[in-house]
Amino acid sequence: MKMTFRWFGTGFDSVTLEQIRQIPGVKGVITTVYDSKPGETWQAEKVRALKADAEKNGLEISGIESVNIHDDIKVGLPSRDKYIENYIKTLEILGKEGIDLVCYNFMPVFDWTRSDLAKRRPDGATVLSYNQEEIDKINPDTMFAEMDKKSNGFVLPGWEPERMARIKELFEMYKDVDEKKLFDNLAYFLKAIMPVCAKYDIKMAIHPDDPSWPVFGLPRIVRSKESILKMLSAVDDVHNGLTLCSGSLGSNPQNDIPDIIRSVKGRIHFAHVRNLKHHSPGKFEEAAHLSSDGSMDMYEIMKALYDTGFDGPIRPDHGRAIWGEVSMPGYGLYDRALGCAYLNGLWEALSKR
Ligand code: DNO
Repeated sequence: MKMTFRWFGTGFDSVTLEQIRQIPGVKGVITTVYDSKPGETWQAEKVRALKADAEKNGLEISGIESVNIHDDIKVGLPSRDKYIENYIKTLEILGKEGIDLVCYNFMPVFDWTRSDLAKRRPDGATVLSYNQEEIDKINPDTMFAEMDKKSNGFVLPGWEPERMARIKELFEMYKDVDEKKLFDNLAYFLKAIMPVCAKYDIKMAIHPDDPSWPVFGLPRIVRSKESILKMLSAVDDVHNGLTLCSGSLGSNPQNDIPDIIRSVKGRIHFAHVRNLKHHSPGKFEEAAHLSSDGSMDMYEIMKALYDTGFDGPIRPDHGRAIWGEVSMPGYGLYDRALGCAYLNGLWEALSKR
């Protein structure tokens, strides 16, 4: 595995590359052209600038998270082909720069969903949390307003204000899209981009749905071992792979993460490794990476990755806000750096068994 750190780019992140390079073992960043809009072709100069910034700091770009998918592709509108063409052009630009990993998601309307971005824990740290009962009482508008209040002034990925301003229109677009349609539209998209991925050896790594059940009645198609296997076999090409996100899949305690890792050996191209504390079905909060702080066995997760020969980028995810740090919720320096150190420690111990 290669230890990496998510970085949103200068001007979009409170964490700097100078800080990231000092985290022991971190080789590269996972980044994006943060101000690009879903559906547009990226500018090669912006990609080159990101690369130059990283390299100046002794880091590589280990992958892109995310190249977002235009809703017309997810909904399956006739205009999707134009947006797929643009996506292919973006992949070409990335491929020419030697970037060979792209994380994306196929969630309708929202990316990840939380009911609180700053739930206080007994030690004073704050974390992102989710409570289905609270979500059931509100509508998406209210949820966005609540999240926005606690975003510390940062634009949250997948929760861009201009997108949220169109929320009613977005829900309307998806009203006839059920799981089957969404799945078929994903397969259509993947089949169309596989040739360019093969040409540049770009590994696509879909991010699981977060949380891993339908929210606000919207369909979810990457949320369990069965749905992941179905997605991988629909386009049975190594370039069609998975981002193993322990936190997203782990939102449902029925998901046995080490078993999922073993079942899709060779198709995990990227891993987000983080821990959660479950309270009751549909109610959880995020925890420190350490196994004993949450409900997940991080050793077993790392062991499954190790034993299946995982050699892609891995990153800690969603740190707690600690030591007075103010950052994009989940994306401060301190707790994610602790996460890197812990995951590196587990990996070293695994390698010395
Ligand atoms: C949340 C992230 C997601 C992820 C996207 C990938 O913190 O894991 O926003 O980046 O779903 O497209």
